[in-house]
Parts: sequence; C-alpha cells; structure tokens
Amino acid sequence: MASYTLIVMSDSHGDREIVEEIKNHYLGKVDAIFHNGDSELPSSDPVWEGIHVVAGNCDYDAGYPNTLITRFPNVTIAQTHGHLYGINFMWDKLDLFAQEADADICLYGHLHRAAAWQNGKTVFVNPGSVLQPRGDVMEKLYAKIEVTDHKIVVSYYTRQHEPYPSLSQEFSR
Ligand SMILES: [Mn+2]
Repeated sequence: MASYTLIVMSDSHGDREIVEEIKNHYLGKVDAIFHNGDSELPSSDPVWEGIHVVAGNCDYDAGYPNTLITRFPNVTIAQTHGHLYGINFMWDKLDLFAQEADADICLYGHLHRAAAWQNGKTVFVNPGSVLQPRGDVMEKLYAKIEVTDHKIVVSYYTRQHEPYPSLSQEFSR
C-alpha cells in the first residue's frame, strides 16, 4: 500500500523564520512540503530548496509559478494560491482547475482560513495562515495530509508543532 505524508503551509507574509522552521522540522521525514503563496520572499531564496511553492497576490517576484501539479504514483496534487480563481466569490474556477489536473488533492491559500472539504474525488485543503489567521479560528496554523490508497486525513498544527485536533478531518478516496 502506497502512503504519503505532505506538509502544507501558506500566507507567511514576510515571516521567513517560520517557513525555515517548518521546513527544518519536516524535510527528509515527509514526502513533500508545500507553500501556497504570499510568502513575500524572493523566489531565489534558498529556503525554497525542498519546498513546492506558488505565487500569491502579494508575491511580486516573477520567479514563482501560478500553479504547480505534483504527481506521485498514486496521488496527484494541484496547487495554487487561489486569487486567480476568484475564490473570494466562488469555487467553480478552483473546481475546474482541480478537475483539469485530475487532482486527488487541491491545495490553496489566500483566505487565511483553515479549511478542508471534498468535492467529487478532490479533497481541497487550505492550511490557514502561519502568520495572520482570519475568521473563526484565530490560530496560526499549517496542515499535515496523510494519504493512503483509501483515505486522505487532514490535520492541523500550530507554529509550535502542537496538534490542533478540532479541525482534523478524514475523507474516503
Ligand atoms: Mn495572503
């Protein structure tokens, strides 16, 4: 049985230390680390070695891609910040992006709100913001996704790597 562990952060807005801290905590121990944009760091920053990162609306460095598709033998991950897909107003465009990539998991950010849900086969995950949370959950969070052949489990962690269990969810695939 193939299984993968993914770490996802987003919207660090200039806080380089937390990006480096999360990377150092997990690099080599998980299958991939993602940053969903609005880092406000140069795309040439060496912190990005080992991190899949996309452009956010506050990233003016042209070196970041708007989207990234990461494929493992048994799981496809589509990643984008979300502002280019109008996610403040609707989910249709992000849905289409995920469908076109045939994504099992769609990673986004932008809203600074931790969220995970499934539409069709795709599990959509916003890890929240590691710096500026908004909405009902005012905790600075990142996400861990554990993928097996039949399940996708999404859980959230604080900047101190403490679990934040009330937001955990499990999806069938
Ligand atoms: Mn942002």
